[in-house]
Amino acid sequence: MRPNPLLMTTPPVVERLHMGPGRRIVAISDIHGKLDYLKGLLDKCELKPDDAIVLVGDLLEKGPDSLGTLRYVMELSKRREVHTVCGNCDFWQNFCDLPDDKAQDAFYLQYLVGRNRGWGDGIIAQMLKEQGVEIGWKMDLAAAKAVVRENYGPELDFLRALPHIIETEDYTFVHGGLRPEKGAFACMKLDAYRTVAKPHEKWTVVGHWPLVLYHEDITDARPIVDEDLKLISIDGGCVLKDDGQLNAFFLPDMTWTSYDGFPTARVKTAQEASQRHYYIRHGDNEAEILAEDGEFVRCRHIRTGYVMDVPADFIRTREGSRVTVNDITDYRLPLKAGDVISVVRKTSRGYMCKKDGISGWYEGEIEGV
Ligand SMILES: [Mn+2]
Repeated sequence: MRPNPLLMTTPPVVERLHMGPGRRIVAISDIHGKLDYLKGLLDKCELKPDDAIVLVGDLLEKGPDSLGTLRYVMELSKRREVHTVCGNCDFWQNFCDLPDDKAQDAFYLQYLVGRNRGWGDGIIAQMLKEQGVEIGWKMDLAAAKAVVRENYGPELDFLRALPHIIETEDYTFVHGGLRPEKGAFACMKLDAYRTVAKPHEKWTVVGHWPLVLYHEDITDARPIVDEDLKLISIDGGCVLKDDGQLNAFFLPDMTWTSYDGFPTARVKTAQEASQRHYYIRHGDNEAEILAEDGEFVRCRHIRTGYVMDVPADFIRTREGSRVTVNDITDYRLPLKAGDVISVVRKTSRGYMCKKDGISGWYEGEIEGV
């Protein structure tokens, strides 16, 4: 989302909450419009009436159902204690609230027509389509804003009311990281916060940066609890990564669960972890094609020289033999007979799968759970 000139300079809104000692808090971040994952995850959480839920930003955008997710969270907030932090994908009230501005409108038009750079319809597009407004380069943006303003008052009010930071007696929740002196936007969009953060006085829970990006040679979406920094990172890469997951982190227990929607199966035979493996990821995914067999393409990762076979449809862009590759690992998971895995894809060379938040491959046979 385009940095908002107002948010660049305005200080973050801080909401202070009294939670009471020992209260169970369920923290979830980066749902990104993936309502089925949110529902699946909440089912797994086995919520008790007294539990509080804190959504740590990025409810919206990139996934399939931003409007449905927003409505679900609004409805859930009426039934039980839910607190939501604003993420860098959430402040769409500005579509209606910002003064008319040519550059800003050009951004909104690009966002609507370009379907958020190819991610798919975002919340404003979903609202407009629900109202039968046609989206195109020649659309009347002022009229579209009026339609949203008239028909989505409660939704806009909900977004307007979101704080950027939630403080309880024991914890801080912020989407990107704590940089209050730099303004609201800096707190929402602080990339790779764990690599720049200073130790916190209170345990601080953040989302925003997919956990897999903190690892070099393994695709690991498990929450990271950094004792030195008192920092808990929980973005499982839901929607952003094909095999991403939605994590729920439980306080004060410091335990977690996750949901990913893939079918599960039991492995029939044990296998050892690979000794050498790599994770090609977004931002560092340039490769050169060495060979192709239809289903798989043998690539050499340009920066590291690592050679990996990837499914042919993981090639994103191609110019001659130079390609970019969708996130992928060749890690062979360590498994015991009877272990339960999530099956992401079946190939002629085994299963692309996940076990406890870690992605990899299994070469043996499976049976249903
Ligand atoms: Mn996000």
